[in-house]
This record gives sequence, C-alpha cells and structure tokens, in this order.
Amino acid sequence: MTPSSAVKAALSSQVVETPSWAYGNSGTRFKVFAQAGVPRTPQEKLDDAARVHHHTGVAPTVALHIPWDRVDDYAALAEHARERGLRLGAINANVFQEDDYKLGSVTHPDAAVRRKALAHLMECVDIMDATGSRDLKLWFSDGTNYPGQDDIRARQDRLAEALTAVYERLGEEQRMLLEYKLFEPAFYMTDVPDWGTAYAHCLKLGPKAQVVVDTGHHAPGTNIEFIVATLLREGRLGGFDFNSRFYADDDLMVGAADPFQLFRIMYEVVRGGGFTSEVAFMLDQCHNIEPKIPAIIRSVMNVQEATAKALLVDADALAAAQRAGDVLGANEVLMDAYHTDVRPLLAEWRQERGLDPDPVAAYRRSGWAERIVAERQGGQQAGWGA
Ligand code: AOS
Ligand code: ZN
Ligand code: ZN
Repeated sequence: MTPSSAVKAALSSQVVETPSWAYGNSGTRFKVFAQAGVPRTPQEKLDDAARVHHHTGVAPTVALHIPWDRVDDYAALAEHARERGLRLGAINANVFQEDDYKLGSVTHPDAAVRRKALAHLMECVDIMDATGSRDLKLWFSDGTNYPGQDDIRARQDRLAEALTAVYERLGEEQRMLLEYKLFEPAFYMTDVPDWGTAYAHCLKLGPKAQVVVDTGHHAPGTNIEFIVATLLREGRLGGFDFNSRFYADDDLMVGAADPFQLFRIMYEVVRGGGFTSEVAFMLDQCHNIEPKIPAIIRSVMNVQEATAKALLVDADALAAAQRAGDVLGANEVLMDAYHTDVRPLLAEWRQERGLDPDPVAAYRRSGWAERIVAERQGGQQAGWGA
C-alpha cells in the first residue's frame, strides 16, 4: 500500500469548501426546524465556517449564495473572511426563487424573464470581481412538467445564448461551473438533466466552462465514478457538490448513505489526476435536524477519510493485477485500501499540524455552541430546502 507519509503529504493539499447555506436554518417542503444560535447574517455564517476550518484545517473556503448572502459591500465581506483565515469560494446564483421563474429562467419562453435572469447571473460575476471568487456555480431549476408544455430544442437554444453571454463576461481567471440535476423541481423534463448536456454546453463555450457533479443529482444506481473518470479525461470536471442521498436530492451528510461510493469517486479523482485546485471539493448539504457546525465538521472528515483511503490504493499492484486479468486480485487491492481504518492516520496528520486529533470533540469542548446560542437571537433561514 502507498506509504502513509505520501498519503499525509497529499492530504495536506486538499481543500473542502463549505456552503454558507449549510450554517443557516433549513428544512424540507414540509417544515423548517429553527435551531438556536444559527447565523443571522452572512458574516456570522463566516464566523461559523471559521470554526470548522479551525478544527479541521482543510476548510478555508466558503461558497456564497446570492441573494441569501446579499450584502452592500462584498469586498468588506471578503475582508471579514480573510481576518478569520478564510477565503470566499464559489458564488452560487439563484434564478429559481421568484414568481417570474415559474416557467423557467434563462430558458423561459418570455424574453423579458430571460433578460432578468441573465442580469442576475451578470451581477454574480460582478460579485466575484469584488470577492476574488474564482467560480460561478450555476444550477438551473428550469424545466417543464408536461409533454408539449414548451419546446425542448428552443429551450436549449435559449440556455446556450445565456451561457454564452455569461461566459464572455468572465475574467481571465474566472470559471463557470455548470451543475446538472436529473429532476426536481421540474418533473417531466429538466433543461440541464445530466452530465452529457452540461458537458455539451461547456464544450461549446470553452475551457473556462466546467461541469460540477452534485453526488445527489443522479438516478438511483448511476455509476457516478464513471462520470467523474470521463469528465476528468476530458478536462471538464470543475468540482463536486458533495452530499449523500438515500432517495432523491436528500442533501444529507456526505458519506452517510454510501461511504463506499464516496471512496470509489475519490479513487477516480486520484487516478485521474484530479487531486488539484482545478477540482473544487464543495459540500452542498443541509442539516435540518442535526446540529449544523459539528455536522459540517463530520462531513469534512468524511471527505478526508474517503480521500485517504483512495490515496492508499496500491497503484502498481492494481495495475499488475489488471494487466494479468486477475479479477479477484485487482478487486482485492481496491478493497484492501477501502477496508483500512484511516482514522489513526488522520489523527496523526492533525496532530502534526497542531490540530486536535478529534475535531468534533474539540468543537464540543470549545464553548462555541453555547456562545452562539447565548449571543444570537433569530437565526437566518438558509433560503429553502436546498
Ligand atoms: C440544487 O438542487 C442544487 O444542488 C444546487 O447546487 C443549489 O444551487 C445549491 O444548493 C445552492 O444554491
Ligand atoms: Zn448542488
Ligand atoms: Zn441539489
């Protein structure tokens, strides 16, 4: 197996980006359960994110969502982050929460609505200029509920037109991450339903357009690691929205339902050379019933554990077994790494960095949870079930 020193060195280069909305109250379409002490402002979300980074050492960036994190002065917000050892990460656009978008946003049949949606996307790029964010993350709820409701091809043309306009507005170092999702809220046809559609648009746009894989956005049984391997081969994997699902887009803690799937995904990332800053490892989760900050710490640790196991895979032994057609041997090499308990290695890795070996326990002891409950009244809702 790969020596643990090499695994530890590789782990040091990993960054897991946490989403601002995971710190706020969230729920399902049935109920939002408010928690005591949740942030009231984008600044307070960053304060909580700083605790996650403080205890894990690998979460220095935070994704924002506009308008949920709207402020007057984005440069000042970036400074607030910097003062806490953080950077602002992806800017998530929102063209799904207004009445005008009932029939779509950038694919809407009415040009006036399309113009409004495009203006919001452009505003998000302006915000990126102010925050220094590299990535614009686009998820469109656009789609139709009934056959014949709108023209599938015309909607693709409208989508391409909007994406082209945004792409042309991007700065040299900025990227567009296009996220696909099989269904919901549209139930008959979604305009960006799968990686193939996202990839086709990105390919036409150019190299700054990349696909983002949200692990909760596929049909049951989909081989997500194959998609990851393919996108990496094509140089179009911009990042992940990590979360876990049992049924649909559950947005549960990553690795909760299927830690083996997470390992297989991370193995393809390692195998495909995707373990670089070009691939953004973002979380897209909501913590409706569990305490938020420790849940986010756990999620970051779950990503790290899957990564450590993937890094442990003995590449030479695996390649030799594959060349020899040794089906069982090859599978065993992979499973050996998966079954390794990497928790002691990660505890060591943390201690070497002056971190507590048990981040969740350290957070519980820190008194932060009690402090925010005492100091914050009337926490902010994340925005929707996300
Ligand atoms: C929606 O299902 C998506 O997963 C999004 O990534 C969404 O845009 C994000 O949760 C916040 O905007
Ligand atoms: Zn997502
Ligand atoms: Zn989602």
